[in-house]
Amino acid sequence: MGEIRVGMIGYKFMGKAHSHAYRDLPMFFPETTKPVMAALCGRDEAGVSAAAKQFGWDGYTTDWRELVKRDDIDLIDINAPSDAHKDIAIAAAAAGKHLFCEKPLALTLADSREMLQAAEQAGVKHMVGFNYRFAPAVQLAKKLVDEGRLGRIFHFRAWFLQDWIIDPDFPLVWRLQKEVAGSGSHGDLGAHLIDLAHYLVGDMNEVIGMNETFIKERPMPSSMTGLSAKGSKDAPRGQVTVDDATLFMTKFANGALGSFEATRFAAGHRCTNSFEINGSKGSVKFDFERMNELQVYFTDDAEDVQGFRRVLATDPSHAYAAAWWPPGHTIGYEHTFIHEVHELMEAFREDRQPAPNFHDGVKCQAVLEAVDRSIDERRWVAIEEM
Ligand code: SOE
Repeated sequence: MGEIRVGMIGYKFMGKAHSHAYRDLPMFFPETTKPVMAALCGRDEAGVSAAAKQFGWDGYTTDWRELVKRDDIDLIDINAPSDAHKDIAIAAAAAGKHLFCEKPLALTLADSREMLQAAEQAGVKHMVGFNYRFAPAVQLAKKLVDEGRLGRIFHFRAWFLQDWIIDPDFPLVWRLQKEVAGSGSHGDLGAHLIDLAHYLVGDMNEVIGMNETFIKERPMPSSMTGLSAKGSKDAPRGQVTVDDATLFMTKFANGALGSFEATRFAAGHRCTNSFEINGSKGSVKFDFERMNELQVYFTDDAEDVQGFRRVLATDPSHAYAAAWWPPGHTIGYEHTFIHEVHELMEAFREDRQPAPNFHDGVKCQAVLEAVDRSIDERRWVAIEEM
Protein backbone atom coordinates (compact mmCIF):
# COMPACT_ATOMS: atom_id res chain seq x y z
CA MET A 1 0.00 0.00 0.00
CA GLY A 2 1.60 3.28 -1.12
CA GLU A 3 -0.74 5.65 0.69
CA ILE A 4 -3.23 5.57 3.54
CA ARG A 5 -5.88 8.27 3.69
CA VAL A 6 -6.48 9.40 7.26
CA GLY A 7 -9.59 10.91 8.84
CA MET A 8 -8.81 12.17 12.33
CA ILE A 9 -11.21 13.07 15.13
CA GLY A 10 -9.99 15.59 17.73
CA TYR A 11 -7.52 18.39 17.22
CA LYS A 12 -6.31 19.51 20.64
CA PHE A 13 -3.16 18.20 22.38
CA MET A 14 -3.04 14.67 20.90
CA GLY A 15 -4.60 15.82 17.63
CA LYS A 16 -1.74 18.23 17.16
CA ALA A 17 0.86 15.58 18.08
CA HIS A 18 -0.62 13.11 15.57
CA SER A 19 -0.98 15.75 12.83
CA HIS A 20 2.65 16.69 13.25
CA ALA A 21 3.66 13.03 13.04
CA TYR A 22 1.74 12.49 9.78
CA ARG A 23 3.38 15.57 8.28
CA ASP A 24 6.95 14.77 9.31
CA LEU A 25 6.95 11.02 8.68
CA PRO A 26 7.41 11.04 4.86
CA MET A 27 10.34 13.45 5.11
CA PHE A 28 12.36 11.24 7.47
CA PHE A 29 10.99 7.76 6.67
CA PRO A 30 10.29 7.96 2.92
CA GLU A 31 10.36 4.16 2.46
CA THR A 32 7.20 3.52 4.46
CA THR A 33 3.54 3.89 3.53
CA LYS A 34 2.58 7.55 3.22
CA PRO A 35 -0.23 8.93 5.40
CA VAL A 36 -2.42 11.41 3.53
CA MET A 37 -4.05 13.98 5.83
CA ALA A 38 -7.48 13.81 4.23
CA ALA A 39 -9.93 15.21 6.81
CA LEU A 40 -9.97 16.53 10.36
CA CYS A 41 -13.10 16.34 12.49
CA GLY A 42 -14.23 18.31 15.55
CA ARG A 43 -17.49 19.60 17.02
CA ASP A 44 -16.75 23.32 16.79
CA GLU A 45 -16.67 24.46 13.16
CA ALA A 46 -14.56 27.56 13.74
CA GLY A 47 -12.03 25.57 15.80
CA VAL A 48 -11.76 22.58 13.50
CA SER A 49 -11.53 24.61 10.30
CA ALA A 50 -8.73 26.76 11.78
CA ALA A 51 -6.89 23.66 13.06
CA ALA A 52 -7.24 21.88 9.69
CA LYS A 53 -5.64 24.84 7.97
CA GLN A 54 -2.91 25.27 10.57
CA PHE A 55 -1.96 21.57 10.74
CA GLY A 56 -2.19 20.92 6.99
CA TRP A 57 -5.33 18.76 6.59
CA ASP A 58 -6.99 18.74 3.16
CA GLY A 59 -10.44 19.35 4.62
CA TYR A 60 -12.58 19.22 7.74
CA THR A 61 -15.98 18.12 9.00
CA THR A 62 -17.99 18.50 12.20
CA ASP A 63 -19.73 15.13 11.83
CA TRP A 64 -17.69 12.02 12.75
CA ARG A 65 -20.52 9.70 11.64
CA GLU A 66 -20.24 11.08 8.13
CA LEU A 67 -16.43 10.89 8.26
CA VAL A 68 -16.25 7.20 9.19
CA LYS A 69 -18.47 6.28 6.21
CA ARG A 70 -16.52 8.20 3.59
CA ASP A 71 -15.19 6.05 0.74
CA ASP A 72 -12.03 8.09 0.43
CA ILE A 73 -10.88 7.39 4.02
CA ASP A 74 -8.87 4.26 4.99
CA LEU A 75 -7.93 4.94 8.60
CA ILE A 76 -9.80 6.63 11.44
CA ASP A 77 -7.55 8.22 14.08
CA ILE A 78 -9.41 8.83 17.37
CA ASN A 79 -8.08 11.64 19.58
CA ALA A 80 -11.40 12.71 21.08
CA PRO A 81 -11.91 12.49 24.89
CA SER A 82 -12.06 8.90 26.15
CA ASP A 83 -15.87 8.65 26.39
CA ALA A 84 -16.10 9.01 22.60
CA HIS A 85 -13.61 6.25 21.71
CA LYS A 86 -15.96 3.28 21.76
CA ASP A 87 -18.81 4.57 19.57
CA ILE A 88 -16.42 5.99 17.00
CA ALA A 89 -14.22 2.87 16.87
CA ILE A 90 -17.16 0.49 16.52
CA ALA A 91 -18.85 2.59 13.81
CA ALA A 92 -15.58 3.00 11.94
CA ALA A 93 -14.80 -0.72 12.11
CA ALA A 94 -18.31 -1.51 10.82
CA ALA A 95 -17.55 0.77 7.87
CA GLY A 96 -14.35 -1.21 7.23
CA LYS A 97 -11.93 1.47 8.40
CA HIS A 98 -8.61 0.75 10.09
CA LEU A 99 -8.32 2.18 13.61
CA PHE A 100 -5.78 4.19 15.55
CA CYS A 101 -7.03 5.18 19.02
CA GLU A 102 -5.46 7.21 21.82
CA LYS A 103 -5.07 5.68 25.28
CA PRO A 104 -6.73 4.65 27.49
CA LEU A 105 -8.57 2.61 24.88
CA ALA A 106 -11.96 2.95 26.59
CA LEU A 107 -13.77 3.93 29.78
CA THR A 108 -14.08 0.31 30.93
CA LEU A 109 -12.64 -3.14 30.28
CA ALA A 110 -15.98 -4.30 28.84
CA ASP A 111 -16.00 -1.40 26.36
CA SER A 112 -12.41 -2.07 25.32
CA ARG A 113 -13.26 -5.73 24.69
CA GLU A 114 -16.18 -4.67 22.48
CA MET A 115 -13.86 -2.41 20.52
CA LEU A 116 -11.36 -5.22 20.01
CA GLN A 117 -14.11 -7.59 18.94
CA ALA A 118 -15.48 -5.04 16.44
CA ALA A 119 -12.02 -4.53 14.96
CA GLU A 120 -11.37 -8.26 14.70
CA GLN A 121 -14.76 -8.99 13.15
CA ALA A 122 -14.16 -6.28 10.56
CA GLY A 123 -10.67 -7.62 9.85
CA VAL A 124 -9.12 -4.16 10.11
CA LYS A 125 -5.81 -3.05 11.57
CA HIS A 126 -5.93 -1.51 15.03
CA MET A 127 -3.43 0.43 17.08
CA VAL A 128 -3.50 2.09 20.50
CA GLY A 129 -1.44 5.20 21.30
CA PHE A 130 1.11 4.16 23.89
CA ASN A 131 3.70 6.50 22.43
CA TYR A 132 6.42 6.15 25.11
CA ARG A 133 7.34 2.70 23.78
CA PHE A 134 8.78 4.53 20.81
CA ALA A 135 11.48 6.54 22.56
CA PRO A 136 14.77 5.06 21.28
CA ALA A 137 16.07 4.76 24.87
CA VAL A 138 13.00 2.68 25.80
CA GLN A 139 13.59 0.49 22.76
CA LEU A 140 17.17 0.02 23.94
CA ALA A 141 15.92 -1.10 27.35
CA LYS A 142 13.63 -3.58 25.56
CA LYS A 143 16.55 -4.90 23.52
CA LEU A 144 18.73 -5.39 26.61
CA VAL A 145 15.91 -7.30 28.35
CA ASP A 146 15.11 -9.44 25.28
CA GLU A 147 18.76 -10.30 24.68
CA GLY A 148 19.09 -11.42 28.30
CA ARG A 149 21.71 -8.76 29.01
CA LEU A 150 20.02 -7.84 32.30
CA GLY A 151 19.62 -11.53 33.22
CA ARG A 152 16.64 -12.63 35.26
CA ILE A 153 14.36 -9.67 35.99
CA PHE A 154 13.67 -9.11 39.69
CA HIS A 155 12.11 -5.63 39.81
CA PHE A 156 10.18 -3.19 37.63
CA ARG A 157 9.66 0.12 39.41
CA ALA A 158 7.79 2.90 37.62
CA TRP A 159 6.43 6.32 38.42
CA PHE A 160 4.65 8.96 36.31
CA LEU A 161 4.56 12.25 38.17
CA GLN A 162 2.88 15.50 37.12
CA ASP A 163 1.75 18.60 39.02
CA TRP A 164 -0.70 20.47 36.79
CA ILE A 165 -3.74 20.23 39.10
CA ILE A 166 -2.16 20.99 42.49
CA ASP A 167 -3.90 24.39 42.56
CA PRO A 168 -7.32 23.72 44.20
CA ASP A 169 -8.81 26.37 41.91
CA PHE A 170 -7.72 24.53 38.77
CA PRO A 171 -11.06 23.91 36.99
CA LEU A 172 -12.98 20.66 36.69
CA VAL A 173 -11.84 19.88 33.11
CA TRP A 174 -12.94 16.67 31.35
CA ARG A 175 -9.88 14.76 32.56
CA LEU A 176 -11.25 15.10 36.12
CA GLN A 177 -14.71 13.72 35.28
CA LYS A 178 -15.11 9.95 35.47
CA GLU A 179 -17.92 9.74 32.90
CA VAL A 180 -15.69 11.39 30.28
CA ALA A 181 -12.18 10.23 31.25
CA GLY A 182 -12.84 6.84 32.90
CA SER A 183 -10.33 7.57 35.66
CA GLY A 184 -7.79 10.23 36.63
CA SER A 185 -4.05 9.79 36.98
CA HIS A 186 -4.61 6.01 36.88
CA GLY A 187 -5.91 5.80 33.28
CA ASP A 188 -4.07 8.87 32.02
CA LEU A 189 -0.57 8.26 33.42
CA GLY A 190 -0.70 4.81 35.00
CA ALA A 191 -1.88 3.38 31.67
CA HIS A 192 1.44 4.36 30.08
CA LEU A 193 3.37 2.68 32.91
CA ILE A 194 1.28 -0.48 32.66
CA ASP A 195 1.91 -0.67 28.93
CA LEU A 196 5.65 -0.17 29.44
CA ALA A 197 5.61 -2.92 32.07
CA HIS A 198 3.82 -5.31 29.70
CA TYR A 199 6.22 -4.40 26.90
CA LEU A 200 9.41 -4.66 28.92
CA VAL A 201 8.70 -7.34 31.53
CA GLY A 202 5.54 -9.23 30.49
CA ASP A 203 2.13 -10.15 31.84
CA MET A 204 1.05 -9.48 35.41
CA ASN A 205 -0.57 -12.11 37.63
CA GLU A 206 -2.08 -9.99 40.39
CA VAL A 207 -2.27 -6.46 41.75
CA ILE A 208 -3.10 -4.48 44.87
CA GLY A 209 -3.44 -0.71 45.00
CA MET A 210 -4.48 2.45 46.80
CA ASN A 211 -5.63 5.85 45.59
CA GLU A 212 -6.69 9.28 46.75
CA THR A 213 -8.57 12.31 45.50
CA PHE A 214 -6.91 15.14 47.39
CA ILE A 215 -9.11 17.98 46.09
CA LYS A 216 -12.72 16.80 46.03
CA GLU A 217 -14.43 19.88 44.54
CA ARG A 218 -13.24 22.31 41.89
CA PRO A 219 -14.60 25.34 40.00
CA MET A 220 -16.63 24.45 36.94
CA PRO A 221 -14.72 25.32 33.74
CA SER A 222 -16.07 27.71 31.14
CA SER A 223 -15.28 25.08 28.46
CA MET A 224 -13.77 21.58 28.44
CA THR A 225 -10.28 23.02 28.34
CA GLY A 226 -6.95 21.22 28.64
CA LEU A 227 -3.87 21.07 30.86
CA SER A 228 -3.28 24.84 30.91
CA ALA A 229 -6.88 25.78 31.78
CA LYS A 230 -7.42 28.63 34.22
CA GLY A 231 -10.16 28.50 36.84
CA SER A 232 -12.18 31.27 38.40
CA LYS A 233 -12.31 31.01 42.21
CA ASP A 234 -15.86 32.36 42.14
CA ALA A 235 -17.30 29.84 39.68
CA PRO A 236 -19.73 27.28 41.14
CA ARG A 237 -17.92 24.10 42.23
CA GLY A 238 -18.46 20.54 41.06
CA GLN A 239 -17.40 17.12 42.35
CA VAL A 240 -14.08 15.61 41.20
CA THR A 241 -15.00 12.02 40.35
CA VAL A 242 -11.56 10.58 39.51
CA ASP A 243 -8.39 9.71 41.43
CA ASP A 244 -5.68 12.36 41.83
CA ALA A 245 -3.11 9.64 42.54
CA THR A 246 -3.07 5.85 42.27
CA LEU A 247 -0.31 3.54 43.49
CA PHE A 248 -0.15 -0.21 43.11
CA MET A 249 2.05 -3.28 43.38
CA THR A 250 2.10 -6.29 41.10
CA LYS A 251 3.54 -9.77 40.78
CA PHE A 252 4.53 -10.54 37.18
CA ALA A 253 4.03 -13.96 35.63
CA ASN A 254 7.83 -14.33 35.27
CA GLY A 255 8.26 -13.89 39.03
CA ALA A 256 9.39 -10.26 39.00
CA LEU A 257 7.88 -7.74 41.44
CA GLY A 258 6.55 -4.38 40.28
CA SER A 259 5.58 -1.08 41.87
CA PHE A 260 3.76 1.81 40.19
CA GLU A 261 2.90 5.39 41.14
CA ALA A 262 0.81 7.77 39.02
CA THR A 263 0.02 11.23 40.38
CA ARG A 264 -0.82 14.75 39.31
CA PHE A 265 0.20 16.10 42.73
CA ALA A 266 4.00 15.81 42.64
CA ALA A 267 5.09 19.47 42.86
CA GLY A 268 7.93 20.26 40.51
CA HIS A 269 7.39 17.19 38.34
CA ARG A 270 5.96 18.23 34.98
CA CYS A 271 6.20 14.95 33.08
CA THR A 272 8.42 12.57 35.03
CA ASN A 273 7.66 9.26 33.34
CA SER A 274 10.33 6.95 34.76
CA PHE A 275 11.11 3.32 35.25
CA GLU A 276 13.91 1.19 36.57
CA ILE A 277 14.49 -2.49 35.85
CA ASN A 278 16.79 -4.56 38.06
CA GLY A 279 18.02 -7.94 36.83
CA SER A 280 20.59 -10.52 37.88
CA LYS A 281 23.16 -9.15 35.41
CA GLY A 282 22.40 -5.45 35.60
CA SER A 283 19.91 -2.59 35.70
CA VAL A 284 18.51 0.16 33.49
CA LYS A 285 16.94 3.50 34.43
CA PHE A 286 14.84 5.77 32.19
CA ASP A 287 13.40 9.23 32.83
CA PHE A 288 11.30 10.79 30.07
CA GLU A 289 12.47 14.30 31.00
CA ARG A 290 15.89 13.09 29.79
CA MET A 291 14.35 10.92 27.09
CA ASN A 292 17.45 10.49 24.92
CA GLU A 293 19.32 8.77 27.73
CA LEU A 294 19.28 5.29 29.24
CA GLN A 295 21.26 4.71 32.43
CA VAL A 296 22.79 1.23 32.36
CA TYR A 297 24.67 -0.84 34.91
CA PHE A 298 26.21 -4.26 34.24
CA THR A 299 27.46 -6.54 36.99
CA ASP A 300 30.30 -7.81 34.79
CA ASP A 301 31.87 -4.39 34.27
CA ALA A 302 35.38 -4.28 35.76
CA GLU A 303 35.06 -3.86 39.51
CA ASP A 304 36.97 -0.58 39.68
CA VAL A 305 34.68 1.18 37.17
CA GLN A 306 31.36 -0.28 38.23
CA GLY A 307 28.46 2.15 38.40
CA PHE A 308 25.57 3.46 36.33
CA ARG A 309 26.62 5.05 33.07
CA ARG A 310 24.65 7.12 30.59
CA VAL A 311 24.06 5.81 27.09
CA LEU A 312 22.84 8.45 24.66
CA ALA A 313 20.44 6.59 22.35
CA THR A 314 21.24 8.68 19.28
CA ASP A 315 23.73 6.43 17.45
CA PRO A 316 22.80 4.59 14.24
CA SER A 317 22.73 1.37 16.29
CA HIS A 318 19.75 2.72 18.26
CA ALA A 319 16.14 2.39 17.12
CA TYR A 320 15.03 5.09 14.66
CA ALA A 321 18.17 7.18 15.27
CA ALA A 322 19.66 6.68 11.81
CA ALA A 323 16.65 8.42 10.28
CA TRP A 324 17.29 11.58 12.28
CA TRP A 325 20.44 13.55 12.99
CA PRO A 326 24.13 12.76 13.51
CA PRO A 327 24.96 11.06 16.86
CA GLY A 328 24.45 13.29 19.88
CA HIS A 329 21.84 15.47 18.14
CA THR A 330 18.87 14.70 20.34
CA ILE A 331 15.15 14.28 19.60
CA GLY A 332 11.99 15.15 21.60
CA TYR A 333 8.45 14.24 22.70
CA GLU A 334 6.97 14.69 19.22
CA HIS A 335 9.34 12.07 17.81
CA THR A 336 7.68 9.35 19.91
CA PHE A 337 4.52 10.02 17.88
CA ILE A 338 6.39 10.01 14.56
CA HIS A 339 7.87 6.61 15.45
CA GLU A 340 4.44 5.39 16.54
CA VAL A 341 2.91 6.43 13.21
CA HIS A 342 5.90 4.82 11.48
CA GLU A 343 4.99 1.51 13.15
CA LEU A 344 1.40 1.94 11.98
CA MET A 345 2.45 2.70 8.41
CA GLU A 346 4.90 -0.22 8.40
CA ALA A 347 2.02 -2.46 9.42
CA PHE A 348 0.23 -1.39 6.23
CA ARG A 349 3.36 -1.86 4.13
CA GLU A 350 3.98 -5.34 5.54
CA ASP A 351 0.28 -6.21 5.90
CA ARG A 352 0.37 -7.16 9.59
CA GLN A 353 -1.11 -5.82 12.83
CA PRO A 354 0.81 -2.93 14.36
CA ALA A 355 1.99 -3.03 17.98
CA PRO A 356 0.74 -1.92 20.43
CA ASN A 357 -2.75 -2.76 19.21
CA PHE A 358 -6.19 -3.18 20.77
CA HIS A 359 -5.07 -6.43 22.43
CA ASP A 360 -2.53 -4.35 24.36
CA GLY A 361 -5.19 -1.71 25.05
CA VAL A 362 -7.48 -4.39 26.53
CA LYS A 363 -4.64 -5.88 28.60
CA CYS A 364 -3.89 -2.47 30.02
CA GLN A 365 -7.57 -1.86 30.77
CA ALA A 366 -7.76 -5.18 32.64
CA VAL A 367 -4.92 -4.10 34.93
CA LEU A 368 -6.45 -0.63 35.46
CA GLU A 369 -9.73 -2.22 36.48
CA ALA A 370 -8.12 -4.94 38.61
CA VAL A 371 -6.30 -2.20 40.57
CA ASP A 372 -9.58 -0.33 41.10
CA ARG A 373 -11.27 -3.53 42.25
CA SER A 374 -8.40 -4.24 44.65
CA ILE A 375 -8.85 -0.75 46.12
CA ASP A 376 -12.64 -1.12 46.45
CA GLU A 377 -12.38 -4.59 47.99
CA ARG A 378 -9.09 -4.02 49.89
CA ARG A 379 -7.43 -7.23 48.59
CA TRP A 380 -5.07 -8.66 45.94
CA VAL A 381 -6.91 -9.16 42.63
CA ALA A 382 -5.80 -11.68 39.99
CA ILE A 383 -5.82 -10.33 36.42
CA GLU A 384 -7.54 -13.50 35.22
CA GLU A 385 -10.56 -12.62 37.43
CA MET A 386 -11.25 -9.69 35.16
C1 SOE B 1 -1.75 14.65 30.61
O1 SOE B 1 -1.63 14.14 31.86
C2 SOE B 1 -0.89 13.94 29.58
O2 SOE B 1 -0.93 14.70 28.44
C3 SOE B 1 -1.37 12.55 29.23
O3 SOE B 1 -2.70 12.57 28.78
C4 SOE B 1 -0.47 11.95 28.19
O4 SOE B 1 -0.86 10.68 27.84
C5 SOE B 1 0.94 11.97 28.75
O5 SOE B 1 1.79 11.53 27.77
C6 SOE B 1 1.37 13.32 29.17
O6 SOE B 1 0.44 13.88 30.03
